[in-house]
Amino acid sequence: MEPPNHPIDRSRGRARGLAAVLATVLATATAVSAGLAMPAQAASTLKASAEAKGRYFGTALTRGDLGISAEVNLAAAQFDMVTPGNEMKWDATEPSRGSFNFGSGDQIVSFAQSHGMRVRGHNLVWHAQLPSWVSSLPLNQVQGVMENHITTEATHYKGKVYAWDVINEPYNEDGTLRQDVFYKAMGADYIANALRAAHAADPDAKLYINDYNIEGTNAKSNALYSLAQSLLSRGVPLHGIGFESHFIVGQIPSSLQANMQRFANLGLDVAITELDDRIPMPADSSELQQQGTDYGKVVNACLAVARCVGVSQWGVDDGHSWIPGTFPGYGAPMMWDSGYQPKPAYTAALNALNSVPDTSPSPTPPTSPSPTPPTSPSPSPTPPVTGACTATLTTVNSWPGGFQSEVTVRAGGSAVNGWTVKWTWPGGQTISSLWNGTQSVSGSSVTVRNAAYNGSVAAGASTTFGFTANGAAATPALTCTSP
Ligand code: 9MR
Repeated sequence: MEPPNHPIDRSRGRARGLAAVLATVLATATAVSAGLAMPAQAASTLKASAEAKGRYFGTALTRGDLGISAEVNLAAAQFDMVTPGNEMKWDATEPSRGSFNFGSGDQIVSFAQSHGMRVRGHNLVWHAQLPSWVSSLPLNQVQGVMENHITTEATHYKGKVYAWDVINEPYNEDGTLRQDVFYKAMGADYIANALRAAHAADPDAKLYINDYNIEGTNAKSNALYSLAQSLLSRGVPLHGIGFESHFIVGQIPSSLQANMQRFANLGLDVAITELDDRIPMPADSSELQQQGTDYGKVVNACLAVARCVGVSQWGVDDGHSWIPGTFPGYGAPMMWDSGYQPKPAYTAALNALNSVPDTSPSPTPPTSPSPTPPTSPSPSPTPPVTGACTATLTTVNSWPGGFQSEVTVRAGGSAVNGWTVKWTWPGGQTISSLWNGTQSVSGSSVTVRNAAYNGSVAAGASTTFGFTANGAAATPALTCTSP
């Protein structure tokens, strides 16, 4: 996932041109109108169908891609959001100190604008594609250089990007932050510093942390969740989480939707930012069908989360994907093959967009960074706020053999400094993962105490912790005490 630069054979598919694209669009329209229980007015492109659901459907394009007419025509027909594949990264934009070059990024922005597409800026701070002059700076110069880079780039693109991946791939797999030059210089505060600098430069852009292998509930996403909650509690301008979603066929995490939902419940937008689904080569037809199932799952997960603003595929067609160059033996990860023909994944994504009931409250993507209250499909009865604190459990998702819950801890008439929530499981449930608190378990009795950063709750205010558990979803009575 941290690939070396890799050559891509851009000669494949060049000759097929516009005719192939038109054939694709026509074939698609036919397939769509012919099939699969679609509503009468189902849209026949990803972007039209996504827009009807208040979302976008995006792609990544490099400057090289812009010279491939079949690819860009297909992109313009199907997508309404563009992420520059490489052109806004640090090595492209500030290759030497103080010397900025936005030419390539500007070309992507111009292409997008002239085709009615928006732009996701990618990215401002990342350990990779980082010039060596930055990684070898004396540590006491890193913050100034980082903030100058962010301010200059975000100011240049002010008003032209919908969102910025301000922080890209900050985590190791175990949930610790990477020890890159930014971390070495500023500790974890580099993230807040970067978000604040980006917000000052472009107050209207949605500011994201973007990472891979955070799509399911795991150590990495749990760490990011805690960080997000901490940043928000400190008023740091974080507006969204990008789930890269570089998947392997048949391996979409079952907790994808629940995991996105828990971030959304913090008041954040969420987005699938770099979707691809690689197949061991050669791909057979059952793998291509499975890939369709996978794409459908991902689109459905986004549609099921009201604050999921859109899905972006990392590229257009199999002939120009980064996958074969980085994962030898794998390929065919896109919705179109290298001849620009739609694959089952395309049909599945389109069907998902056209079939699922609308969960979005409005026809435009949600844009407010203000917190949205958690949805409450099955809350325990709301206790009166009389004592020091109360705790209310909500089941946010359940599946055969497991469930995910969120507990809201609310202070009573006075502020609390430290809280303890206790309950007893009715039917042998066991917690598999818990965040924003520390747990101790004795038989069926569970005690959760505040984490280091969320023990202080103002009078009448609340904080949350959450967990996933094995067993049947349950809503036991909770007690909350404060020392
Ligand atoms: O698609 C990009 C590819 O052309 C570059 O060689 C590569 C170098 O790191 O970066 C690719 O994009 C990455 C993105 O910026 C961040 N997430 C992973 C993507 C695939 O490596």
